[in-house]
Amino acid sequence: MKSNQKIAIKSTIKKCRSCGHTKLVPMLDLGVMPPANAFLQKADLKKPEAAFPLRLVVCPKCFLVQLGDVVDTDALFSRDYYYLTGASAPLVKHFQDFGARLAEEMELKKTDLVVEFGSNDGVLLAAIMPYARVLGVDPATNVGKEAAKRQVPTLTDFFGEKSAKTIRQKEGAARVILANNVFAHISDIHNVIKGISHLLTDDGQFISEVHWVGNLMGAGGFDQIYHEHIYYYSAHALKHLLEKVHGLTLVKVELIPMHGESLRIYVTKGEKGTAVDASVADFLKKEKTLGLDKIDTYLTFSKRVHTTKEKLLATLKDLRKAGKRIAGYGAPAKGNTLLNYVGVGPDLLEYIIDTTPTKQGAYTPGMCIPVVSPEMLKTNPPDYILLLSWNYADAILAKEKALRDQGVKFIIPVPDVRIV
Ligand code: DWN
Repeated sequence: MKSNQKIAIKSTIKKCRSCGHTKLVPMLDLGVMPPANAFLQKADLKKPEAAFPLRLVVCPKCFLVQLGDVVDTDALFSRDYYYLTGASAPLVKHFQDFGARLAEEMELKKTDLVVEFGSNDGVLLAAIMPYARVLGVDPATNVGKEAAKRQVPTLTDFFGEKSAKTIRQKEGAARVILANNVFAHISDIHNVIKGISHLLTDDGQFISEVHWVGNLMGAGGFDQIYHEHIYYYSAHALKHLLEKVHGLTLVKVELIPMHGESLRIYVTKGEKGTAVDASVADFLKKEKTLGLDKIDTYLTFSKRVHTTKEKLLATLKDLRKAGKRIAGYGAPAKGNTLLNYVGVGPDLLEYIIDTTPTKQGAYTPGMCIPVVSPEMLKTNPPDYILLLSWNYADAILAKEKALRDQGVKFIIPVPDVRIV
């Protein structure tokens, strides 16, 4: 961690952000670290760096896992946002396939409006544009410009009741509202859900992909915990939030292999019980068998995280002691949680490669490891590569076959350290 870090103490939350229950249970403490997407430029390296506590608590009433401290999310998102969906080929394909499927399943018409909040660089809406009217909503200015290159219009704002009213006045009601990897990122989730209810047509659907807490505590990894992710959802917690608190109806749940494993949820304004797919009851049953409706399940997670930390640090230090050179592959947000929590700095990782132009030439928050172009793997290959973007392991290991044939080994860090 940088010695001159400025630690901003934020207020701890007093009640569950979803159901208001006041007895929250501490679940995991990852210490204090900077926001995961707050990459640094060279000029920033000497300046103090904002850092915040990163702790999880769980509500014993609705089982919503959430950050134990309030972090100013406006500061996290409204400036230029380093993350671009288009930088990850597997993610682009995922959204292009989903866009075509959505148009077919919803029988979208050209007059229909599809709104996506957290629309980033417009990859998904560009896939839907041939079938319906589209509008992105994203507070970061730079990503809106990227979306414009795909002819996707973006309202540069946070989504909520106010912006939903503006959109409905100007464009009419939305047949579909999308939110992928953003429904976990919004502190005032109630304001967002009120905005969804206001903007959606009566026969419309809200469809959202969110990382699944079952993956976080199971085959995934603790590194998906960072300040942008305020909520870590189960279907149980989502059902409580959407139905009990807001009177909407969860009509379908899919488990998809993105970011480890994520839930894709389908929500309508319909009366309870209207056309609810069997997948909802089936998935709630699956979560019950995993114990996600029991508080004890959440309390064993921290022990596993600590074991992973110790093992990964020992593996990297032993390799360096043996004179091996190690680099990082991918500079994902999750990678910065891992680097900062485990304590992996430039002494262990020489550099990190990443396909995102906005990240190349920058330094990782907290550990200040240089992020460079993938070209570096050709000009200056390491002996080992720590796969920080492990959620794309299959695609990356296939793409880097030549490197592996030269003898370069990949270290996959979570859920348990393994070398391939
Ligand atoms: O919720 C969020 C998740 C879903 O997406 C956001 N808050 C931010 C972001 O998190 P992330 O940065 O962990 O997402 P990714 O998609 O796992 O990031 C992958 C990173 O790896 C990108 O920076 C691109 C890079 N990459 C690469 O360098 N070579 C990716 C692939 C596939 C590659 O071949």
